[in-house]
Amino acid sequence: MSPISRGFLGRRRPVADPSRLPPGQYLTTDFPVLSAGPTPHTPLDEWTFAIDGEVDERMSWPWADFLALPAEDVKTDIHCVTKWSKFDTAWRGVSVDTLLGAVKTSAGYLTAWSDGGYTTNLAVEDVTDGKAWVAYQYGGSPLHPEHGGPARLLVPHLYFWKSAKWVRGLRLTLDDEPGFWENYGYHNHGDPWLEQRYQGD
Ligand SMILES: Nc1nc2c(c(=O)[nH]1)N[C@H]1C(S)=C(S)[C@@H](COP(=O)(O)O)O[C@H]1N2
Ligand SMILES: [Mo]
Repeated sequence: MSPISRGFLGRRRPVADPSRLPPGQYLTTDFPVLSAGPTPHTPLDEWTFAIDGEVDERMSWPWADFLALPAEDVKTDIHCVTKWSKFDTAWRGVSVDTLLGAVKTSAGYLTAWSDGGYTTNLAVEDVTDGKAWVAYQYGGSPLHPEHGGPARLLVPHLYFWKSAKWVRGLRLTLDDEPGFWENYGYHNHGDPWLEQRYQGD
């Protein structure tokens, strides 16, 4: 028996199901805010979501049209490269499959771009087949601006820096072009189960 009581340890950090916690991560019940710059506040009447780049025809949805797209409720675990993981986060948004279904493309990559200038690069195969959403609700309420509202990318199977807050569009590309953190030495892919934190991992 440990001389330190279970209750004492239990108050420090929640106990995580190890099969859901990637290597090097700890579980938190908080929702930390990590932003590289100030929170943009784009009025909804100026907001659009665009699919462009290597596509047959550019698509763009104003806010009201975006909300009218088929939406899904998603409950998922998220993993930040700074080592916190949060379980069972509840989102509502539009599947990237639905958005990419509106264009014809043979591109293999895309850059998600955001108000404020943030970008992140992803392979198309990492955001299709039910793996990514553009989410506009969290916990049943409109997504808070600090967490990326009005809408953010949600790619929960990769480290959370790939989930661009304040996302405004996906630009399809033939080549894989590193985004903001990827240019600063973060891993190009970012699989938390393989601990792909930094270049060379
Ligand atoms: N536009 C934008 N998106 C972003 C970031 C950012 O700085 N700007 N930070 C990324 C990082 S490093 C993480 S861990 C998550 C944090 O999301 P949260 O603040 O909702 O926890 O957003 C990601 N998306
Ligand atoms: Mo992060």
